[in-house]
Amino acid sequence: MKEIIKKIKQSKRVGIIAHISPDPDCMSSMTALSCILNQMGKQTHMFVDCDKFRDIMLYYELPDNINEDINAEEFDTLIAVDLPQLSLMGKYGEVFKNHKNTIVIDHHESRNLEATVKYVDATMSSCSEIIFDLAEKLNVEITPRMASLLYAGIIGDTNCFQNDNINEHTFLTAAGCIKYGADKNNVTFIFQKHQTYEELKLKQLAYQNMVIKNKIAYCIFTKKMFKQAGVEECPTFVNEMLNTDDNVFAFVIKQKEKNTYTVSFRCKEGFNVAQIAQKFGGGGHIQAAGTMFVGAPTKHAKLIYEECIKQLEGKNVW
Ligand SMILES: [Mn+2]
Repeated sequence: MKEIIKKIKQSKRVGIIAHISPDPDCMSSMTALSCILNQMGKQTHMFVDCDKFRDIMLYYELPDNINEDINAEEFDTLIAVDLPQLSLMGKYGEVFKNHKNTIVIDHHESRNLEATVKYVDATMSSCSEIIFDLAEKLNVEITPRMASLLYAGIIGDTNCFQNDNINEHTFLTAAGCIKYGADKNNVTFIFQKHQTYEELKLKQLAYQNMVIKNKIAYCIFTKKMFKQAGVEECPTFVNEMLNTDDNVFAFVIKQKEKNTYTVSFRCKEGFNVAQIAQKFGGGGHIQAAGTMFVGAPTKHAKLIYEECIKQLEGKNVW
């Protein structure tokens, strides 16, 4: 961490980049890091390649220019948070790749993302945990707002302390957030408990289309379903399928454009969806991963299903 601290101290104008399809951890890491740098007297600009944010993102009170193009010359330093892969930067990937002074702060096993300095700790449940440590090491004041942001990031990536990625450090950091005034009940409601009527309606449609076979559950969400329900997100659905009885794998395929789809994978302990995601050009964590593809969703669902079967057979869990 010494190296990134040195780099951060030398910087003056910093662009901070989060990933496409932003989740609470990358948003929290980005916004809290921006607060830290501002306190140190540095100018920051946040960048996310996303046109339409989920309602939950209102919490971040984002500036309007979050989606604008980067003028690389304006920044002496670019920092990517919660980002294991250049393609996940969306339109900012090229600029990041060509910039002379770049930093990566992440908790994924990094793949193919080059930077001048990297700080990657895969024992951390969330990038927000790393940002918390960074704030303490830089001796900046962790305000209640920053504490709430980081608490939200931890809740997001641990599914409110339910995922297997949690450890002693996760709880110590969460305790630190509470110590510094995190608005924990409100954050837990917004990021964990709350759902909209539209999400509930989308779930109703998803239940009708869901396939459960051989401990593998999946569902294809089409644009038509989104239109019918009035919402395009149902982030808890994949976990719900996984947590049903003895299911071992769950994945949801979501239509993004006419022929473009994203996939979110989950699996129970002892299995590895990162491996499966990688076979389809994606990546992620052992128990939660993702990818995207262009083509027919039913065909891809079948191919993914077959990869799950291979893992099941390898483990002899029938
Ligand atoms: Mn993360």
